[in-house]
Amino acid sequence: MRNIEMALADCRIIDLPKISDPRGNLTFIEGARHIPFEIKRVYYLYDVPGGAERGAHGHRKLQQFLISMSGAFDVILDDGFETKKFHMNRSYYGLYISPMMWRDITNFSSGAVLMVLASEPYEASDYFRDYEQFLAAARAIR
Ligand code: T46
Repeated sequence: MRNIEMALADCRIIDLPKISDPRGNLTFIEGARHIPFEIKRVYYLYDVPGGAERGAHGHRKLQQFLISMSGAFDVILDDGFETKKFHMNRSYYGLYISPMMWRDITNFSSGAVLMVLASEPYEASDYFRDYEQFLAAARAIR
């Protein structure tokens, strides 16, 4: 965990290259260049029904990078002290989320696709699903 920042201020938008030409836009991601962790998993959310909310949990170690591949959604991050909202609606930037961050993902537009690059394989024991437990742990490390 050393060298990994875990404050809300470390969660940030990272711009990706955008190559535009008359045929449309192209964005690429080179792991070691654009993403501040080694990518070990990729997953995506799609066909999200209107009004549905995802997330509502935190991670002990996981780092993630969220990109709106289509449409829009909001990500609300909470480090146990303060919250910050990010509106995601472009494919040429992503949101880096450090460990120990509660996240709620809301306001999915119709047809939204959320792609996630993750620093670890799926591990159920990495999750805080209970907000009070998360809060106690998050406040204890700062
Ligand atoms: C996050 C948001 C954006 C797996 O089996 N493998 C996986 O890689 C993932 C992510 C989930 N699952 C299973 C676990 C649950 O049975 O899929 C089911 C739904 O997972 P969850 O409730 O965690 O899904 P979201 O969309 O609420 O949250 C996920 C990530 O867990 C989370 O880290 O930031 O997407």
